[in-house]
Amino acid sequence: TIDRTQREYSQAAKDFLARKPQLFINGEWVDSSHDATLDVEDPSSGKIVGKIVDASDKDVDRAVAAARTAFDDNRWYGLPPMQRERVMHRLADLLERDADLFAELEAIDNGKPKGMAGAVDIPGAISQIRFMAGWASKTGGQVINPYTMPTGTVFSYTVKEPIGVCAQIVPWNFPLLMACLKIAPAVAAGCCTVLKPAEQTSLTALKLADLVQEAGFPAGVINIITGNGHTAGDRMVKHPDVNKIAFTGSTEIGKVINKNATDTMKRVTLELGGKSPVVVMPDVDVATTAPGVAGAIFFNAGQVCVAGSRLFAHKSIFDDVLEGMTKTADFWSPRASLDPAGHMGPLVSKEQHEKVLGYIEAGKRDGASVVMGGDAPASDGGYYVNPTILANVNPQMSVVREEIFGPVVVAQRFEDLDEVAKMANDTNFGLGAGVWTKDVSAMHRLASKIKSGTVWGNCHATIDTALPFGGYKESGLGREQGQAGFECYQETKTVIIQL
Ligand code: TXE
Repeated sequence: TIDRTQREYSQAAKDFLARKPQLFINGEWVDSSHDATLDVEDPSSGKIVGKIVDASDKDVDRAVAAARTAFDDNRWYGLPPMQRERVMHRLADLLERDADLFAELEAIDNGKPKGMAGAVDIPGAISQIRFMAGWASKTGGQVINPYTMPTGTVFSYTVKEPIGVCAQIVPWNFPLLMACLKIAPAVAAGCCTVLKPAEQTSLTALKLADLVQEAGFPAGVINIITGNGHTAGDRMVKHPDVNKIAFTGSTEIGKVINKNATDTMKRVTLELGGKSPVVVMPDVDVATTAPGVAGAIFFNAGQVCVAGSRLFAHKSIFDDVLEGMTKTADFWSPRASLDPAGHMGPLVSKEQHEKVLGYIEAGKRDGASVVMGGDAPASDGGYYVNPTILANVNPQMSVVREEIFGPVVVAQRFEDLDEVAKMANDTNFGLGAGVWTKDVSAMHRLASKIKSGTVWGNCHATIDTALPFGGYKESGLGREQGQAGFECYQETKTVIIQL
């Protein structure tokens, strides 16, 4: 049963929730052009705790116009790189100062344990800004000697330029981290942006706007608006004054966005869904591997694009791995997000709760057996699901093929490396994969065979702002983070001068 006592908000969080719903456009808080709002729900209780603006088309147009003007008059890119870098570091400093409030707001809004938000989301957001800040002053171009023209007769070089105005749309699983992961490379490259957080989790992006103002970004460089995807998000994507779209969310909407961006040939990066395999080779130490494999799926209640949702354990250790995972049930048992004893919270919304429980039921109907969990704990509200392991599954089942986005793993046996590589690749997704082994050769062979943007060895879902991240196949387009992620916000101009 969920302990209902652990839900007291701090005064600072209450004050923030009581604020008038507004949008952050052109460096100031402004009212929407209409009265429509969306509820802020605390998934730990299912209670409505605040309101945000549901931006109108006019609001979107106003935000894009602010970004367009800020970009076109060069008020940001025209500054010395050193100064842009400094403003970005100041934003990171302010986030460090207010980290505790951000962690609490994330816990209230998303349902993740405040401790997890404080240990993962907020520091992750800060490092995105700090790392990308450095690129503002480390970019340039190249002098390139032509191939077909006599040496010395032309001077030719490339320049890296900011793409322009960005529309950035993020999901609800890591709200602040995703927002900073989007904003940081854009502004480091000299772009101006309109960011829309997910309608379920807009609090930390709104709070971030306060800090954008305090850090001293020129007006219009970073605009933050809230609202529904099919209205405000769609308007952003189709807006003729937007040059680049960066989206993280479902593969379904990613495909829609990609199509909608084509008419005006916007640059697009997409970070979409996954069904990431986790391969456990026969040589592992099961006692230490099983908790890692459990963490790969139960961290953030499985609401992770790279969640290790398909487990492949060698037949010689299959039962032992599953038994080891079931020993973690207490650790991962869901609790309210402000309960300091919690490692896993509720799911983000009623919709996700129904979706995930629906998948579990479909799995049972299709003949899967429940090794652990398979249901929701008793609670007086809130969207909790017990950590779940399903076995006796086959590759045709929806629980094996589709992204569940909850704390549900499907476990399958394999006999040899080539077979498991094939099983791992039997999916339309290709975002992440985990390999657990002490056998260096097996590790590298699997890293080479598995078709995914990231392969982890003896860990899972470890991300670092210096390391490119993105998807093969239907898991996305382009890369985020690292130099590759930064360069997705730049155009390359070639200059050829006849001497
Ligand atoms: O995602 P959506 P939802 C997967 C996961 C989850 C499922 C549904 O399987 O269960 O998607 O989640 C905005 N034009 N992932 O419905 O709809 C929307 O406002 C422009 C995986 O929440 O993709 C939000 O800001 N924007 C994923 C964002 O898109 C639109 C993380 C994501 O919403 C839009 C989240 C439109 N037409 C969900 N429609 C991951 N890769 O980590 C919606 N949006």
